[in-house]
Amino acid sequence: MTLENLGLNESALEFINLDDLQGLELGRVIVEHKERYIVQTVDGSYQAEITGSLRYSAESRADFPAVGDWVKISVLDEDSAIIIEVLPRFSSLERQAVGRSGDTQIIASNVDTAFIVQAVGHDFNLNRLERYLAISHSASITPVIVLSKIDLIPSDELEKLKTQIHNRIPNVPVLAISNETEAGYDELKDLLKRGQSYCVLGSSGVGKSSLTNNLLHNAKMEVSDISSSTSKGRHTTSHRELIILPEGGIIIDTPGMRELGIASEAGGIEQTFDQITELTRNCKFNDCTHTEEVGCAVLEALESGELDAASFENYHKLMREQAHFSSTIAERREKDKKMGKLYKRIQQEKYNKRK
Ligand SMILES: Nc1nc2c(ncn2[C@@H]2O[C@H](COP(=O)(O)OP(=O)(O)OP(=O)(O)O)[C@@H](O)[C@H]2O)c(=O)[nH]1
Ligand SMILES: [Mg+2]
Ligand SMILES: [Zn+2]
Repeated sequence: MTLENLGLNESALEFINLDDLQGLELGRVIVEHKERYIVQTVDGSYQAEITGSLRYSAESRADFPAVGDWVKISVLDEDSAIIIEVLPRFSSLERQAVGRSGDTQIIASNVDTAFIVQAVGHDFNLNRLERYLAISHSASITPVIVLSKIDLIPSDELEKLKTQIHNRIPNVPVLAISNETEAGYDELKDLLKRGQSYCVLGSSGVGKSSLTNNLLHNAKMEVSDISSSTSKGRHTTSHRELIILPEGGIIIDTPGMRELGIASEAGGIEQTFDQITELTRNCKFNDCTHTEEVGCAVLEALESGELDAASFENYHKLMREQAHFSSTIAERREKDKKMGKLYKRIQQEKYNKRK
């Protein structure tokens, strides 16, 4: 195992100083399960927990290690270690944490490319594709669209879907694959590069685990079987795991997530709707909301038919969602800060009394 095989590439090295390990080992978190981690290093893999001080200083869930993180560990014995520090992430895929609203949880970090999987048939939806694109752009991850289950439709229908995508989303590469027949897999494999990390995103049941399993050449993860339509015993992915592919490259399967929102204002929407972003430069007012203003270049393009109406609507929908999310986060942070101060004061008072 080399650090390159583990995914240490130029993007990661911008944030990691290999000369500053202070006698600790550099590793990558490959499995996360309820605050227990497996960390892979050049030498081996270790069951790991975080130090108490890391836990104490964590201000939100995002400060805890996540799958894909580069970490400094202190090795205890052959198979256990302690995580001393989480190194800065060059990209991070976030979602609203379950339970505590407004808190974000990292789904995967240090990912270079996201395969946004959508199955042909009922799952096919351009608005949802744009949503996933915005999510990956705002996470600083390069998207590739993967149409799956193409064995289920005739080729002329597939061509129609591809045209629909191309008309609305011209600048993102599109692959069409079948996990059953492995059609399209050569193209997919050509994309995979050693030292690069990939994640698989998309709704539940679209074939993310099937794809990951096929790439790994063995049935490591259980794949759900839709034919047992009682949905009992249906195994859908519930944990996250980073897999080092035999041919090079690293892949992170994710559970199909409904609540994967646009968790940051990092410009993901602007990047996704590049045509609209371009148009906004010509709006008459700098603070144009592109909803009703006279002299709005976006509305003019909409009127003339140059801009797709559905795309325009989806743009506004995602913008509203982002604004809502940002405001709940700000509220939450404020509240947490106050609670944190109160808690520390009580602890201090207790401590003083004991003295
Ligand atoms: N016909 C066909 N079926 C597929 C294909 N890919 C996956 N399936 C089936 O679709 C079902 C769901 O596949 P999974 O790989 O578990 O889907 P997933 O995206 O990992 O789902 P979650 O883990 O719930 O998010 C399984 O029954 C697969 O056999 C495909 O390309 N063609
Ligand atoms: Mg799965
Ligand atoms: Zn405007």
